[in-house]
Amino acid sequence: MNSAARKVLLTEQSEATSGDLAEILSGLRQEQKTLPPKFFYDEHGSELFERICELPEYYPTRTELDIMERYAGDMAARTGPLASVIEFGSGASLKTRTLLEHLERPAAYVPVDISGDHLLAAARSLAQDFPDIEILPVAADFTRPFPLPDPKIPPRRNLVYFPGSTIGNFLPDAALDLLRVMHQEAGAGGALLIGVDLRKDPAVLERAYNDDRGVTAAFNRNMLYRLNREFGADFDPAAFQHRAVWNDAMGRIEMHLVSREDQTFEIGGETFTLRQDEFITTEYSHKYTQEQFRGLTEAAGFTVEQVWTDPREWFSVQFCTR
Ligand code: AVI
Repeated sequence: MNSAARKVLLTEQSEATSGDLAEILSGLRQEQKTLPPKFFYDEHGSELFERICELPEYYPTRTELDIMERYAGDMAARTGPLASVIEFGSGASLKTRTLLEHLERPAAYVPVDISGDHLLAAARSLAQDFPDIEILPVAADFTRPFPLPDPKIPPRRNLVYFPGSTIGNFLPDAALDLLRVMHQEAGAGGALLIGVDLRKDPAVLERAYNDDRGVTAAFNRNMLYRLNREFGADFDPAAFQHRAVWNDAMGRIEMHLVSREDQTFEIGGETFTLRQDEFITTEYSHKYTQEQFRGLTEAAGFTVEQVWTDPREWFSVQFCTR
C-alpha cells in the first residue's frame, strides 16, 4: 500500500459529557477546591503543553528523550516480539518514534489521548513514517474504562507505553487503579514501559513549573477559558494567578490558581465563592523514589525488570512485566 494513501481513522470516545460536569462540580464543592487536570488539554492547552516541553526549565521531556535515545535498543531487546503498542496519553508521540524505530515490528500502534484533533495530526504523521504498522488512534479519557479498537488488537503480548510521567498527575490510589487497567491491557505475556519523574532538589522542581516566560501560567489559566467555553462557566481568568509549589510531605508539585480578589463564579447553575488568596488546585505532579514506585507497580501485579535513568537520576524509564 502507498504509505501516503494510508487512511488513519480516529475512534472517538471523548465528547464532553454530563459526567465531566459532575466531576468538575464535585471538585469545586470541596473545602479545598480542585479542578481535574485532564481539562488542561483542549487544542490550545495541548499546544501550550508542547511549548512547556521545550522550556529550558522543564527538564522532564528532554531528560526522558535522552534516556529513550540512549537505551531504546535495550528496551526493544527486553520487550521482544509484540502484538501492539498501546500508548496512554500519547500527545505529540515524540518519544514513540524512537521506540517504534527499535521495537521488533509490532502489528499495530494504538495512541490513546483525550485531545482528538491533536491526536489525529500526530497519528497521521506517524502513519507516513511507519507504513508497515497499523496506526489506530483512540480519542478517549483513559481515566475511565475505554474499549480498544477490536478486533485488530488481540489481547496478548501488548506493550503498554506510558511516557512523560503522566502517572505522577494521579493521586497514588488513582495511579494504582490506572496501573491495574494497564496490567489488563498488556495481556498475557505483555509488559509496561513507563516514564516516572524522580524526587530531586525542590528548587529544580519549582523552577520547572514556574518558567520565566509564563508558559506554564498560561497553560494553567487556559483551563478557565475552556470551562467558560465548553461548560458555560463565567470565570475571569485575569482574576487568578498561577502558582506552583513543592509539597514535601506529599512528595509533589502542586499547581494552584490563586484568587487575586474576593470573587464569585458560576458553573452548571451553581455559584462558588473565593476570598482573596484562596485558591483552586489544578494539578498534582508526584515525584517518586524508585522504591516508592516499585511498591505501586507491584501492587498492580507488575514486576519491575529494569530501570533506566539519566546520569543525575532525575528521571526514569521503567520496564515492568506481568
Ligand atoms: C503531563 N504532566 C506529566 C506534566 C507534569 O509535569 O506534571 C503536566 C505539566 N504541568 C505543568 N507543567 C507540566
